[in-house]
Amino acid sequence: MSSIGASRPSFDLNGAKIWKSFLDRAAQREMTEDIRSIAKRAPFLQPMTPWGKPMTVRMTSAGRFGWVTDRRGYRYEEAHPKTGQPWPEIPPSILTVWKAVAETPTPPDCCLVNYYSEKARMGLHQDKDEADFGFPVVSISLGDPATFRIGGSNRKDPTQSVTLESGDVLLMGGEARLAFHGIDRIKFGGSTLLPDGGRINLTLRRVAPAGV
Ligand code: MD3
Ligand code: FE
Repeated sequence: MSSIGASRPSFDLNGAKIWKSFLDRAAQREMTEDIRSIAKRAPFLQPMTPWGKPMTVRMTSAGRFGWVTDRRGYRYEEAHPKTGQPWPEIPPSILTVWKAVAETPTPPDCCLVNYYSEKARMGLHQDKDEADFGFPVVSISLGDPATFRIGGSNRKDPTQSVTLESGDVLLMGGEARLAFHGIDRIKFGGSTLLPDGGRINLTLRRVAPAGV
């Protein structure tokens, strides 16, 4: 039996609520299997930034919308850019986490799946391609630990860092929803969850307005 935890966050970092070990090991394994199924139908992509630099993170998505980037810019799309098929549905194992922490009856319509190998990182950015910033973003970490950095809503605001580990859940809502954030480095091989190492991060988002 897998289990998920605690209604009260472990701590708050610049408005981000963080639950340590929200998912136990069985729940992490179940979710990893569900992500393998997603990636079979919607293979991981190497996204290209609009300015022509390939991203170091590999990405795919589930749900109505997937986040994509290429020379034409950042956007959400309803089909996988290589297969032309709709994205797979968001599995119940993942939806359960949104229901437990997001404090809204509106379901997410995007689950972005990020894969970090040894040298991958994600520069400081805001997530603001969604219609309604009243909805939170929920992040789930699986596999190797990562150094997560978060600041304020201005790029120059001071930042704080924390290690995100396998099974941790993070909620970005309210003021923190437009905070700059990024991943500085992965502690490759720091977890035994993924046999080949690396880190998976899931972000659950509401892209369309409520009721659409
Ligand atoms: C703070 N992902 O996919 S998750 C992203 O670990 C992204 O892969 C990182 O940033 C990762 O956009 C960080 C934590 C997170 C996610 C969304 C946020 C933090 C956030 C949205 C607003 C503010
Ligand atoms: Fe982000």
